Amino acid sequence: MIMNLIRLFTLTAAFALTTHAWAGGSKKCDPEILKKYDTNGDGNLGKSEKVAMKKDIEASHAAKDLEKYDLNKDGKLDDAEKAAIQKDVEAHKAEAKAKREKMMKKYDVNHDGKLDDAEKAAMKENAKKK
Ligand SMILES: [Ca+2]
Ligand SMILES: [Ca+2]
Ligand SMILES: [Ca+2]
Repeated sequence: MIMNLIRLFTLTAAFALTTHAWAGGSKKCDPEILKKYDTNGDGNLGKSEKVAMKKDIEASHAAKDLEKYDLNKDGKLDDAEKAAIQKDVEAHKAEAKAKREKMMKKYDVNHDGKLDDAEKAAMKENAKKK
Protein backbone atom coordinates (compact mmCIF):
# COMPACT_ATOMS: atom_id res chain seq x y z
CA MET A 1 0.00 0.00 0.00
CA ILE A 2 2.63 2.47 1.07
CA MET A 3 4.84 1.54 -1.86
CA ASN A 4 1.92 2.29 -4.14
CA LEU A 5 1.64 5.69 -2.54
CA ILE A 6 5.31 6.37 -3.07
CA ARG A 7 4.98 5.22 -6.64
CA LEU A 8 2.01 7.47 -7.21
CA PHE A 9 3.90 10.32 -5.64
CA THR A 10 6.90 9.68 -7.85
CA LEU A 11 4.87 9.26 -11.01
CA THR A 12 2.98 12.47 -10.40
CA ALA A 13 6.23 14.33 -9.87
CA ALA A 14 7.76 12.68 -12.91
CA PHE A 15 4.77 13.65 -14.98
CA ALA A 16 5.00 17.26 -13.83
CA LEU A 17 8.67 17.33 -14.68
CA THR A 18 8.12 15.73 -18.06
CA THR A 19 5.38 18.19 -18.88
CA HIS A 20 7.64 20.99 -17.82
CA ALA A 21 10.47 19.70 -19.96
CA TRP A 22 8.22 19.60 -23.00
CA ALA A 23 6.51 22.89 -22.32
CA GLY A 24 9.19 25.07 -23.91
CA GLY A 25 8.30 26.02 -27.48
CA SER A 26 6.10 24.23 -29.96
CA LYS A 27 6.99 20.57 -29.72
CA LYS A 28 10.68 21.39 -29.76
CA CYS A 29 12.61 19.18 -27.42
CA ASP A 30 14.78 20.66 -24.77
CA PRO A 31 18.28 20.51 -26.31
CA GLU A 32 19.75 19.20 -23.08
CA ILE A 33 17.23 16.39 -22.96
CA LEU A 34 17.72 15.66 -26.62
CA LYS A 35 21.47 15.50 -26.21
CA LYS A 36 21.09 13.03 -23.41
CA TYR A 37 18.35 10.77 -24.68
CA ASP A 38 18.46 10.94 -28.47
CA THR A 39 20.56 7.82 -28.63
CA ASN A 40 20.24 7.26 -32.38
CA GLY A 41 20.94 10.94 -33.11
CA ASP A 42 17.98 11.61 -35.41
CA GLY A 43 17.07 14.81 -33.57
CA ASN A 44 13.83 13.35 -32.25
CA LEU A 45 12.89 11.35 -29.24
CA GLY A 46 11.50 8.05 -30.39
CA LYS A 47 9.34 5.82 -28.28
CA SER A 48 12.14 3.87 -26.65
CA GLU A 49 14.16 7.03 -26.08
CA LYS A 50 11.21 8.59 -24.29
CA VAL A 51 10.82 5.48 -22.20
CA ALA A 52 14.46 5.76 -21.18
CA MET A 53 13.94 9.40 -20.26
CA LYS A 54 10.89 8.63 -18.16
CA LYS A 55 12.71 5.84 -16.40
CA ASP A 56 15.53 8.20 -15.55
CA ILE A 57 13.16 10.82 -14.23
CA GLU A 58 11.30 8.27 -12.13
CA ALA A 59 14.51 6.89 -10.74
CA SER A 60 15.81 10.30 -9.79
CA HIS A 61 12.55 11.11 -8.04
CA ALA A 62 12.53 7.83 -6.17
CA ALA A 63 16.06 8.61 -5.02
CA LYS A 64 15.00 12.07 -3.96
CA ASP A 65 12.05 10.72 -2.03
CA LEU A 66 14.30 8.30 -0.24
CA GLU A 67 16.75 11.07 0.51
CA LYS A 68 13.99 13.29 1.78
CA TYR A 69 12.24 10.75 3.97
CA ASP A 70 15.06 8.48 5.03
CA LEU A 71 15.67 10.42 8.21
CA ASN A 72 18.07 7.98 9.84
CA LYS A 73 19.94 7.49 6.53
CA ASP A 74 19.90 3.72 6.57
CA GLY A 75 18.83 3.62 2.93
CA LYS A 76 15.47 2.13 3.79
CA LEU A 77 12.11 3.51 4.73
CA ASP A 78 10.96 2.27 8.10
CA ASP A 79 7.44 2.66 9.49
CA ALA A 80 7.99 6.12 10.95
CA GLU A 81 9.48 7.36 7.69
CA LYS A 82 6.67 5.81 5.70
CA ALA A 83 4.23 7.51 8.05
CA ALA A 84 5.86 10.83 7.19
CA ILE A 85 5.29 10.16 3.50
CA GLN A 86 1.72 9.17 4.20
CA LYS A 87 1.26 12.39 6.11
CA ASP A 88 2.63 14.42 3.23
CA VAL A 89 0.36 12.63 0.78
CA GLU A 90 -2.63 13.22 3.03
CA ALA A 91 -1.72 16.89 3.41
CA HIS A 92 -1.46 17.13 -0.36
CA LYS A 93 -4.87 15.55 -0.76
CA ALA A 94 -6.43 17.79 1.87
CA GLU A 95 -5.01 20.83 0.15
CA ALA A 96 -6.41 19.76 -3.20
CA LYS A 97 -9.77 19.07 -1.60
CA ALA A 98 -9.83 22.46 0.11
CA LYS A 99 -9.00 24.15 -3.17
CA ARG A 100 -11.77 22.29 -4.92
CA GLU A 101 -14.25 23.13 -2.21
CA LYS A 102 -13.31 26.77 -2.31
CA MET A 103 -13.80 26.80 -6.04
CA MET A 104 -17.18 25.11 -5.77
CA LYS A 105 -18.27 27.54 -3.12
CA LYS A 106 -17.36 30.40 -5.38
CA TYR A 107 -18.74 29.15 -8.67
CA ASP A 108 -21.47 26.67 -7.85
CA VAL A 109 -24.09 29.38 -7.90
CA ASN A 110 -27.13 27.13 -7.71
CA HIS A 111 -25.48 24.85 -5.12
CA ASP A 112 -26.16 21.58 -6.85
CA GLY A 113 -22.63 20.37 -6.19
CA LYS A 114 -21.73 20.49 -9.87
CA LEU A 115 -20.46 23.10 -12.26
CA ASP A 116 -22.76 23.46 -15.23
CA ASP A 117 -21.78 25.26 -18.42
CA ALA A 118 -22.78 28.71 -17.21
CA GLU A 119 -20.87 28.25 -13.97
CA LYS A 120 -17.84 26.96 -15.82
CA ALA A 121 -18.06 29.93 -18.17
CA ALA A 122 -18.05 32.27 -15.19
CA MET A 123 -15.00 30.49 -13.84
CA LYS A 124 -13.18 30.84 -17.15
CA GLU A 125 -14.15 34.47 -17.37
CA ASN A 126 -12.69 35.06 -13.96
CA ALA A 127 -9.50 33.21 -14.80
CA LYS A 128 -9.03 35.39 -17.85
CA LYS A 129 -9.21 38.55 -15.79
CA LYS A 130 -6.22 37.57 -13.71
CA1 LIG B 1 16.16 9.53 -31.67
CA1 LIG C 1 15.43 4.97 7.27
CA1 LIG D 1 -24.11 24.31 -10.07
